Amino acid sequence: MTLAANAVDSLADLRVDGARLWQSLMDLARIGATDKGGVCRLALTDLDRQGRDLFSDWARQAGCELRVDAIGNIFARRPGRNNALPAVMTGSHIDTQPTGGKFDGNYGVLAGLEVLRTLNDAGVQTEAPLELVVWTNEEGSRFVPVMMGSGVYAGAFTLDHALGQRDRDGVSVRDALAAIGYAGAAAVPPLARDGVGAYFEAHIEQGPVLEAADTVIGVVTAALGQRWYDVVLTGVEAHAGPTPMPLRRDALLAASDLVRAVNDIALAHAPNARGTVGWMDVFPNSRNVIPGRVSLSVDLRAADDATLSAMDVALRAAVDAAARRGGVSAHVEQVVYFAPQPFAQALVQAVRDGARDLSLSAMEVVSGAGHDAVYMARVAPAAMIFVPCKDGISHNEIEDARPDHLEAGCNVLLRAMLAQAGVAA
Ligand code: HGY
Ligand code: MN
Ligand code: MN
Repeated sequence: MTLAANAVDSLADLRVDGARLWQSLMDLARIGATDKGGVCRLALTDLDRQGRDLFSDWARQAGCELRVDAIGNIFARRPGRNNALPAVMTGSHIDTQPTGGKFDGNYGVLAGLEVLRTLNDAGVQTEAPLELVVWTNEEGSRFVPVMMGSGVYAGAFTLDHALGQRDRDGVSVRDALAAIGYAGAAAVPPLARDGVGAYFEAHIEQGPVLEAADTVIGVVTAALGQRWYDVVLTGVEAHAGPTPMPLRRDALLAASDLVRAVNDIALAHAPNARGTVGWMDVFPNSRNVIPGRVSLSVDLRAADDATLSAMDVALRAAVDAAARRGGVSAHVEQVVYFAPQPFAQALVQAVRDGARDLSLSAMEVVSGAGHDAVYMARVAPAAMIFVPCKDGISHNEIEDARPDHLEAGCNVLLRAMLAQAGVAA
């Protein structure tokens, strides 16, 4: 059904249903709910399957055509009047951190669904088709690389590389995807991605900037670049008693030097650089054994690629120094790299316009977090919409956001998508 010409103007008054958006977020959050009010729904687990199934039911109820590609990305398509036009796409992820929250990723997926539901309720047919995507394994917690589904889609790495990655129990992405029944048949690009005209992603900021500025909408202009590493330090297990201090080859002592060095490298490139050791495995992890091997992760981020390269050089030097000092050997493998990513000016402007038209406070921000929009920006104009989260906390079970802010961001998403897709006359 298309709207009569005079009804098109009334779209300026079209608003999403914030209560329905909030309820969908709470319903999805029940899958993997933790005692502290967060969500643990790791990529490609049965909980991820349950979340995917729920989303797919909702998308079908909204009249979408669904397809799943070979890395498990789910595409829910809402036909437009002219389906030869490139689609206007939105989406995010529903996999979470082990101690994740209700909103990271889930908000972007369900804000997109709310846009489709709102257009359905209003009987609006867009000129171009719309597509809502759930990207596989955005978090990179169980499997690296991070942003895996969008990375394969955008050609950042091959499907085979992704399918071959293993978690710490040795389970491959290929097997985990098959086990949950989401190894899809749909072609992974380049066949599919030519059909994308624009990509928007709504997300909580996951930092303190918007809340501190008492601002509702983050107009995201770019995202930090990232380099992730797996580092293994190998010394010699020995008895904690008879082994004199000078004779030890203590891998954990060397690792402690390296943890401090990662922090110092980020501080040396302040204010935008970041350095984090988030994961460490100590072997044999016994009270009275000098650790013989320590495996750890390193996450480096910067606003420009030259700084990120300088941090890479500094990290490798710090690993060598820690190894020499500790009398241990070291192995460094880079497992993630993407350069800082600016977003498309025209779409950033559409986000700015949406906030203005809705009389919402807005400010430009750079994303410290990586998002699927970073890879989508390689194959289509892309932009993001941020809303505040409580105390700027995310990747934490206490992650929280205000319903009115989530609704506001979703209304900006609605307007930005309509501006790009057009409305059938
Ligand atoms: O690590 C990140 O920036 C995102 O949460 N994957
Ligand atoms: Mn996220
Ligand atoms: Mn995250």
